[in-house]
Amino acid sequence: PRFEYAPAPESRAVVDIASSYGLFIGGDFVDPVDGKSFKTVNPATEEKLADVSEASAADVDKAVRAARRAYDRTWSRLSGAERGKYLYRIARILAERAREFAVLETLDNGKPIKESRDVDIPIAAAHFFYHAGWADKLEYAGLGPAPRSLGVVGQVIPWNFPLLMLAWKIAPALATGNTVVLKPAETTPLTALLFADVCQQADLPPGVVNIVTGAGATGQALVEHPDVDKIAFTGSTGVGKAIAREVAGTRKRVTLELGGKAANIVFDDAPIDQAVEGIVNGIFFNQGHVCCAGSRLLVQEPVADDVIHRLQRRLGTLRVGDPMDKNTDVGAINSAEQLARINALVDIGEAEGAERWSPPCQLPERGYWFPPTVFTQVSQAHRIAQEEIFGPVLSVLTFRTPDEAVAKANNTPYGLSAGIWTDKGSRILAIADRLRAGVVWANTFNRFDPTSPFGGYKESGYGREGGRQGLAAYLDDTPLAAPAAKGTR
Ligand code: TXE
Repeated sequence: PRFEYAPAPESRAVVDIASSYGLFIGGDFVDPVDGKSFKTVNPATEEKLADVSEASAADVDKAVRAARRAYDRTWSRLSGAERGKYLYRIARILAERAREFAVLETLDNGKPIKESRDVDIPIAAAHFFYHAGWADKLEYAGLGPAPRSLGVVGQVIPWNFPLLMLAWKIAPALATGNTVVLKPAETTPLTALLFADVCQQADLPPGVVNIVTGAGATGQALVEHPDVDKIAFTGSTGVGKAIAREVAGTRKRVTLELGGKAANIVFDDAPIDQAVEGIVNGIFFNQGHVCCAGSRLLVQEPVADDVIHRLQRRLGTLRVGDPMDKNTDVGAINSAEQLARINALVDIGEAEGAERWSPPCQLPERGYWFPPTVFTQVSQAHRIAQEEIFGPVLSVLTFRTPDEAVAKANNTPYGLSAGIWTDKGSRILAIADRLRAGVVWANTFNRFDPTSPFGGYKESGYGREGGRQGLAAYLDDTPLAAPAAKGTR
């Protein structure tokens, strides 16, 4: 089908979606070996968008071989400056085709068009621009004089930021001289397939990027493939642990970016209206399908009632519904499965005695929807205070002292991100240091930038993406060692 999106004449975008898609291997779209496919749907309407190939282990093997050939014959032999030119070209094409990507992302994922337009796609392009600049400067990446690439990298990504997670994975891998086999999530494969088109348009040498679509079994085949040198994964903690077990005892490197249960900590001296905006952005941006979402509000007792009151008033103004409407604030839940998971945890929250509140809102009849939801009377032991809900659901807890705030913020199995809202710079510095979180935002939330490393502690995984640290994850950290013997690279 062809989708036309034209909220204004100057922002018209036309997106052509094929009825079926092959796998992108060795620079071409090819049919899967056993001819299997699955459908991807628009979560806001439940309408089918396209049939997408389901890659088997044999297809994954073809993709890894193509990536190995490209690594040996071209990519590892190019100078950094030459690799950088390809990355700049990809970045420019992404920027030029941004509207097409934004519309496709919103159709496949359900996120509001204003978010894919203003956040996902521009930051994805920014990642390619940023890493293009590094490609010929790796000796400054802090790893010694002659950093070496790893080889073939297997990358498995989730559905919450489909193109952006692709960019986080592919841009640093290519800048550092590796080749890639990437598996997008099964509910959001379309922008990765459009990215394959961008690789062709940029004349990227065949096999440098390969895209294999499919469900968990495709990802598992990639993780198990003996000729993959590194696995980079973003997704659930359960699958992340299974991957870590699988690669233990192999030569493979691994980085894992897993779940989170971030605390957004509001002190009584915080600028309250600004904090309320930050709380809303923290948990309702992208329907709360965000690993670093501010899913727990920790608010200091003297201002708790005021903050909750203003928050509820603000939530009454959020527009929930058609993701293609540029005024929509909260879009569709990505899949029926995710909606069921959210419902299950919310029911548990109620059963455990927390108080549930949502603003009045009319949800569309078809599609997967969940209203913005706030739980008060939450205690630390409640499952909604410990487990990732990955939906538009906020759990509110209170604290009296900074020490209590730190203890509560750190009291989950996760350690990905946190936010602090206060008027005192000294307090920000003192608290940030004590939070077991890979990213701490102060008087802001959910800010992403390619120059800043992102990643977790504890069950949120290990490894960093972005910044200089993100490059290290794709380079051999023993640069002065003798060259590896053939076959053990
Ligand atoms: O994740 P999965 P799901 C959390 C969030 C969510 C829950 C479940 O709490 O509710 O996880 O989501 C691929 N070997 N996050 O089921 O299964 C899968 O095909 C290799 C947080 O979607 O982890 C997809 O491409 N790969 C998170 C990717 O892993 C496997 C983002 C993620 O899917 C595999 C997503 C296997 N055995 C979910 N099984 C975050 N950190 O942002 C599945 N996959």
